[in-house]
Amino acid sequence: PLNELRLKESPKETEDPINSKKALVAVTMGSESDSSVLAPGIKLLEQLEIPITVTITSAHRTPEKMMQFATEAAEKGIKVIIAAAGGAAHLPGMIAAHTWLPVIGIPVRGSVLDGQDSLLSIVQMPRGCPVATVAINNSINAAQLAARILASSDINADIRKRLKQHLADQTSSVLEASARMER
Ligand code: RP5
Repeated sequence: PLNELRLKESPKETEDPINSKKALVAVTMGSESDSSVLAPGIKLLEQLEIPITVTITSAHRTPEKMMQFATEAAEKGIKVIIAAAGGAAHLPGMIAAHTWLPVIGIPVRGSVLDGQDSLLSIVQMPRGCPVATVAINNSINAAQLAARILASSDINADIRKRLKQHLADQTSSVLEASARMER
């Protein structure tokens, strides 16, 4: 598109500005209006001290930026991509088409159709181009799935430790809630 900015040559690695570490997870969304859906997932990734990047890359409105983002992610050191989109939600699938990295798709609930449109657009990828689809608006599950993928590698033993603690805390909070109401 004529109005789309040509991106400058990108560095080989990207840094998480908060952690000052090489980013492992790239979080992207189709529109700024998706950001509130992503907020809890981003918070969890930060809690688990997983270095991330966060961007807006629209498959429809900034297709060149999206393609560059997806094609360069692996060489920048990204291990997992999380992509959120609503409506005719092509973003996660189009990103998966331009990278070999695992892509996790979050269907965003829009103002119509209750997010069923986004869910089906993302989950119904044709064979050969998988997108791991989480529940509608469930950025927490996307973040936890990304953490599980990273934790499966022995290089990320520190992330594995924090993830296991998080899972244990999750269990404890349910047991504590039950204990408070049991009678
Ligand atoms: C999609 O269209 C975005 O992911 C968003 O969920 C939806 C609506 O976008 P806006 O019109 O709010 O920018 O591309």
